[in-house]
Amino acid sequence: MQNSKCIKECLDKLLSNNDTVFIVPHNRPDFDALGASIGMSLICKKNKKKSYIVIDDNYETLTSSIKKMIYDIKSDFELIKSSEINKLITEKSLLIAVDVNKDYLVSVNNYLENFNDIFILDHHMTDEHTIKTPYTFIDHKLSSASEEVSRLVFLYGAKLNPDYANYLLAGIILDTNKLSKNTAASTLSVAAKLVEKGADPTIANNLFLEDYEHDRAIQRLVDNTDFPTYVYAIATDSDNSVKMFESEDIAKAADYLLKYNVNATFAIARIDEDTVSISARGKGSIDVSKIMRLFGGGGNEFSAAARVKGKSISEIKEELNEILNPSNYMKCEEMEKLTLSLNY
Ligand SMILES: [Mn+2]
Repeated sequence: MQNSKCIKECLDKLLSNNDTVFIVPHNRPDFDALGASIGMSLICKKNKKKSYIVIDDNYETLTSSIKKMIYDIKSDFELIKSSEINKLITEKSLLIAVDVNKDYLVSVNNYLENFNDIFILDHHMTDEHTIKTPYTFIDHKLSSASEEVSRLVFLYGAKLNPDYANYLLAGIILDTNKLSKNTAASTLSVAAKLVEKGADPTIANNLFLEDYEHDRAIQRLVDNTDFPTYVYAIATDSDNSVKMFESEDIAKAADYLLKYNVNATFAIARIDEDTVSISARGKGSIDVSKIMRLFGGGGNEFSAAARVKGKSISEIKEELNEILNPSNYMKCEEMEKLTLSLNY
């Protein structure tokens, strides 16, 4: 775990070197990316720096809960499109990327060279597309960007109201699947402190209430889940289905399945005529990013995904089963134990 005080020291320097801050979450932001953006914006306010949050997505295309959050925060924070950067940027502008580190995942991709300094705070894996800057704080063991940003908010003594505290808590809840995975003592103590500052776990959880149609899509996958061994679960839509899923719903089906006694979960469905999307979630003992990389995707050990063209859902499922067959990676004694648990 990176020391929050070191991160703050670096941020202190960057904030004093710059007068304007642009904060960017990943495209199609989720609660973690938005919660972290809000937290960073509060830190800028505390340091009397002008700040903007850059989101290019058409709000109407975002999930209903994210759309609602954006409309709720609009009056308190300056949300802009990347096309407005040129007229707002100064000689001394800092870019802060939260919950993201790759250039193709940010709206400001075409403006990176215009910034005086770039600061990255994230918990995703890096690769050759990671934005190049010396001020990079990436810890893939960290539960969420919101956890680290919350600690910084506390260190800076930035003012949190109950709504903002709820958004940061929602970010942590999202990325830890309701504090059931990737949750360290430090995660829980940040959550506790957010509650002290006025966050209400019931309200934070209620932010996730989704539309009936989304729930049906998620349940449709969950209903069609195989547990080939107690090691993993695979949820699929059928090959001859004409339903096109939203990636978020496929991811949520994989998240949902984590509540069962398996180490990794996969959800597979079609997102357009020729693309099948796979979402993978793990609890730590199976690094799902390694498996998704075999399908041309990526992510981190707990959360990964891939998009596959030119293959049917059942072909992908079969390949996954082949890869995940315990005899491919387990020692004999472990296999015996597994067989015992299966009989039981
Ligand atoms: Mn995140």
